[in-house]
Amino acid sequence: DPKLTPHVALLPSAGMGHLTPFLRLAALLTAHDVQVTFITPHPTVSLSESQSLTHLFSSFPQITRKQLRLLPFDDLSANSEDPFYYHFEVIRRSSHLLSPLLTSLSPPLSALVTDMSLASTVIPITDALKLPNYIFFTSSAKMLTLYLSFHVMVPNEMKYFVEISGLEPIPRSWIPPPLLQDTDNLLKMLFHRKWQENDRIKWNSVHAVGPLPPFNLEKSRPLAWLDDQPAQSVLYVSFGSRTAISRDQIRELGDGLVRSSKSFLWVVKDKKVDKEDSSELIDLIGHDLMERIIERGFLVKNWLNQEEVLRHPAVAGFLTHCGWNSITEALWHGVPMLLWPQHGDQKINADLVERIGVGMWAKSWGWGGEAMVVNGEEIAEKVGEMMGNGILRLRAAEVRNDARMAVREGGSSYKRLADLIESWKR
Ligand code: BUP
Repeated sequence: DPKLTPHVALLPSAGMGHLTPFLRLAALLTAHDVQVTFITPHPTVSLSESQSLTHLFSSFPQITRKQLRLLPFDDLSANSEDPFYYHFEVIRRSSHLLSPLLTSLSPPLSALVTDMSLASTVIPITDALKLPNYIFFTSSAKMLTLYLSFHVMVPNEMKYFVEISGLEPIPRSWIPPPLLQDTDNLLKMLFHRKWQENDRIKWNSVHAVGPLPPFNLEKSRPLAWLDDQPAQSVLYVSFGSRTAISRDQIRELGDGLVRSSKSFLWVVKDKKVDKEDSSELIDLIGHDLMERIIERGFLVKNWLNQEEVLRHPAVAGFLTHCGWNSITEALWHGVPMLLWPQHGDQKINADLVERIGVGMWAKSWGWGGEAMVVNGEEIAEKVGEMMGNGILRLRAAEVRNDARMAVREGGSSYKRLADLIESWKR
């Protein structure tokens, strides 16, 4: 009976940054007795996506899995754009498969929850089916405000600042760079194929259901190296699931971490997509640097369980690329951050973290990936400053507490989620 158990389908898009919050939402809704169908666009781009999906379905056998089988498109060159943006476009072009899939589900759906990158694709379909569609915005509320306002702005008029009512002026240099390019690109299309272009599409409510707590509570094997480190001593270093930094920058970063005299756990990536990354650590780092690193550092190629690291008592700080998931996870665990945005929404995110007093942003480092290479000495200095800052640590502990209060029974996030689920029962 839908009045007792609403049935909701979730439709994520490509990349761990987009998939992770959907996995958490699926787990959360299941825990609140919502029947969940999880639609997985297939094939996925990365190995980590397919592994996380396997993990979700084995942990929650009550969640129904449906595949949206993507059609291959020869006219789209996978190399010309970011492979994850390319995937958004492939999903868009396969979207006619969605309507039959949605109508075939039983019992009939109470709602669909769609990733932000697929909003303009899916809204006409759910409108035609008269199916309530919720856009899941997987970044910050500030980024949502920018997203909703950006299409009416004229790039040439944004000389130094972008002015949006209700927000402080945003420096032009913080805007995701593809949005400022003259040429068309997929990210620009997502912003410009505006959600509001169709009169029927109305933004009438925002449900702030975050933070979404991690669902992976089963004990995975802890990293033995981390267990051997003293409490509050280790810097965790990671640039997310789809950012490969240049080899020169890898070497300077390694040099900086050694110079900082802190212990560190570093996820090293050489390619945007994990499947394509076959290089050996020693070739990336070089023998000399590796010898210096071994005394204090532990390196992992491509992937480890970040959630497990951030909750570990040995971890005292996080050098992060400022992906929104990484930030919310660090806040959830009360870990102070050294912020080094690399692309997309990450400068906007870095600013938020700095404002709430849980991180330090070395703005002069620019976007990572720029031709400029930040040298080891500078990195060592900032690492030392962040790791030694007791005020950041205290503030991080407060925010951790606030996040937990919000999701606890009766908390603000808990109540909003409960209201949303109630509305699906009517
Ligand atoms: Br790398 C890595 N282990 O080794 P973000 C990432 N993650 O669990 P991104 C691991 O992937 P976008 C690893 O905990 C987070 O939930 C991490 O999402 C997990 O950054 C997720 O932080 C990564 O949002 O995506 O991947 O750059 O650019 O879309 O934000």
